[in-house]
Amino acid sequence: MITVHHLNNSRSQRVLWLLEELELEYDIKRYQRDPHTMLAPAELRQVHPLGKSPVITDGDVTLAESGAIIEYLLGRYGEGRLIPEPGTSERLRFTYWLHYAEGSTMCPLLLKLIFDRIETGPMPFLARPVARAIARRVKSSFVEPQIKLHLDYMESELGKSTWFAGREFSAADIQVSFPLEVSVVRAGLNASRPRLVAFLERIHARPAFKRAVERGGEFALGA
Ligand SMILES: N[C@@H](CCC(=O)N[C@@H](CS)C(=O)NCC(=O)O)C(=O)O
Repeated sequence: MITVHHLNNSRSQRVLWLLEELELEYDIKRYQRDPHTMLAPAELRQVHPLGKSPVITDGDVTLAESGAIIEYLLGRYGEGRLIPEPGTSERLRFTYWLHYAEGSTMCPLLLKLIFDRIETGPMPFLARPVARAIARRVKSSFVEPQIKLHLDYMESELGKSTWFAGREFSAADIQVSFPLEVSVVRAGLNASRPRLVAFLERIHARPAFKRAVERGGEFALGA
């Protein structure tokens, strides 16, 4: 039996969604973020040394890293679903977006989270003006232009095809969904990028997405 080690409000939502799309049976073992640090509980390190989510266990397999988990589940249980045929241009695009989501977009989004917290979070009185000025400077000179670059790029790519890998919905769309959901709450993704907003509306309407949110529980990335 597949077990998803699921952290609230996290990337493991994507794995639940994929499992629902594939209509596979699975268990969920739940973990709660520390409300102050937002880190996963130490207990998750007993499953995988990094203690991050998602992690799945399946028989004697323990696997972390969302992209690797997606590839594993599709390879073992997918029967060709949600992945384009090998050797096609769609398959290459699938591979590209599967890696791009974590490898490229998440970095500036994480920096945005960190520097937002430095700007608005508690700080010793004397350090506050300097820390805030540095945070604002890093965000305006680097982080926000990088996020804009990525969002503009993804918006233009969806002008070429309905889904990221081509005409068919694929697991690459599941992987890309997370940085887009984060961008709505953290980086001002809104109606000024209509294709990305329409993409999010389409995925939210999928029955498997709704089932995954129901089973996974809380999924509020602004938290
Ligand atoms: N690149 C990894 C990132 C894993 C990751 O950072 N997960 C976050 C949840 S969204 C986490 O576990 N955060 C809690 C912590 O770092 O303690 C993946 O895609 O699986």
